Amino acid sequence: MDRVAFKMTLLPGNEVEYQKRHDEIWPELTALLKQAGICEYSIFLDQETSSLFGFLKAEDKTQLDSLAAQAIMQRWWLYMSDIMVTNPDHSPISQPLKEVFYLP
Ligand code: RM4
Repeated sequence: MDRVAFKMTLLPGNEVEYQKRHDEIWPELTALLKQAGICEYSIFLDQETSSLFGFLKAEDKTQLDSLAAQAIMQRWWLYMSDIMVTNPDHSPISQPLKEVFYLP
């Protein structure tokens, strides 16, 4: 199992909306994420800086690369792009984080 952590950024003032959209996440998106081998996925918000910290477990992290080409993923990123810091293709700017400690 691979563990993957990354940082994204919420546009300040959108905390409630970000929570609401994830509470109502599209079933077809969760199905897609699971198909890509993700078995646990959390996003935490740092309320002081609007940083979002994502952490997921995946069967094989290289499988995650295929998500960007999927229509549902692209639709979700477009939908989220008004409240997140994004790339020109609407995907969130995402910085990988290095694991420095793990207690199994
Ligand atoms: C996030 C962001 C990520 C996506 C999750 C479900 O806000 O769009 O890329 O994996 O939602």
